Amino acid sequence: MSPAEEAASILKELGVNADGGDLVSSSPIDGSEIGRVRTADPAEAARAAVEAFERWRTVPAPRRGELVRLLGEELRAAKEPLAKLVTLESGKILQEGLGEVQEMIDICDFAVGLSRQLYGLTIASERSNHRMMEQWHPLGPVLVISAFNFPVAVWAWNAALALVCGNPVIWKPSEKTPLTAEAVTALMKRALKRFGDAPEGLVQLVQGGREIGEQLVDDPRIALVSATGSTAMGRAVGPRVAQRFGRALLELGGNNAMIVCPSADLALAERAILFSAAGTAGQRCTTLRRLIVHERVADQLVARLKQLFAHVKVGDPREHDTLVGPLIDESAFDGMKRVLGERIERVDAISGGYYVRPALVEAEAQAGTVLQETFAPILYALRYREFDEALRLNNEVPQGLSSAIFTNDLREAERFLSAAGSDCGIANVNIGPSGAEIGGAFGGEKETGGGRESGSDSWRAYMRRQTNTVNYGTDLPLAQGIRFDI
Ligand code: UN1
Repeated sequence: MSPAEEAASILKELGVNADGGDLVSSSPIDGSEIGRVRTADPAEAARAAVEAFERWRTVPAPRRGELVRLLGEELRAAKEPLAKLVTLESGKILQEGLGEVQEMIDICDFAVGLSRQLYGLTIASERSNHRMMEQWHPLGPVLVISAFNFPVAVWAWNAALALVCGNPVIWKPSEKTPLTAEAVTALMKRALKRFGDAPEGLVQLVQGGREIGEQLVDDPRIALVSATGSTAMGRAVGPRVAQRFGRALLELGGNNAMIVCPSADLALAERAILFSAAGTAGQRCTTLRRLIVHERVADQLVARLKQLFAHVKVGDPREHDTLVGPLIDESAFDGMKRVLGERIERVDAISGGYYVRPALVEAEAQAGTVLQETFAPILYALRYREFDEALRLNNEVPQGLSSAIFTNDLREAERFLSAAGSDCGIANVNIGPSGAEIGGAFGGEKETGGGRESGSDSWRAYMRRQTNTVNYGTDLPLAQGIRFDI
């Protein structure tokens, strides 16, 4: 079946109408049009979200969790068709499409539990007959800006937490993946219907281009802008939100490295490298982009990787033995070509799609394009002699998302995880830098933007903290022992 036919039948199955409007979705599989959607009015969305907030914030959190539980059920039931649509629209292989939907289900489960655990602290007061505590209250409308490479999971990380935290959600998805957003919104609508009395405007989808995104970013009614995408996008969004004293949660580019030490289990490292460098056609923010390998094992490892890269199956992401699907579009291909020049190897898979062979580039020094995030499967290999040098290389890039070390030496592993080790938000031992579980906080430092999404206590970004002091005595002692007698 052609991507267009397949998309049409999935959309029908999921009850989505995507044949009108002027935002066109094309499949990276062959470049063909697979649907059209309508753009929406951002000001109207913000208005409706504020109205929804007034009601949703007083719904008990565990009851709010029920809505997310129902969403999880809808996602479980629709896992396969939704994953197939992710494959058709983003080009990632079906296994990864399924993984992405599983990531949505996992975060729903996490958020349901969280809905009964939005804990504040009690704090010892310095005054007698006083009690201090902090509460976490709903924040307000949350705008989720997501990228094409995780067209559905990133929304779910944000929406599941925002909803249990008492906030309405407006979603501005990538213009490159509007259909998957429509499909998820249709599933959400089903969950809302089963839930019964959720306010209108609680969960909204605003399709459109950059200007529509900017209008939302600038709207003072949006309390939190959670933006996942390139550093360039974050550089545009961050200051605009700061300008109006809004809150921003940025999860931006990565330039993730793996250190391979002499004691490393090389067979394990090879598998981790192949998945994290070539998987998703190099289009994850956690993709492995730099290999920092000890000179004693470098020849062996690089030779083996060259072989693996030369043979990994690049092609139609719907075929079960394909490991590397197409790049998202021509501009991604041009970006890769700018870096590789004539060394770029285009794979003649399906005409209209941009299929490339993952590239392994031995770099003399960490300079030029090695410092940039090129959103394509390019892995730079650098050599090191002293461990300190490896650590320095790991950290000496502008981005700070993910990192990994392969070693069986306890001291090296612990130094990598120490305060003087990796400066990234994610640091792994004997696991590649990509493919994180939702239970941990996800995000990174420096040009990665500093925000944390998903697990651990990331929920706090979606709430406002209030400190309360209560006097249950008959006196009015002042803090710091100040006397102010009348
Ligand atoms: C992204 O690429 O924007 O850790 C997110 C991972 C996935 C999420 C990636 N769980 O690779």
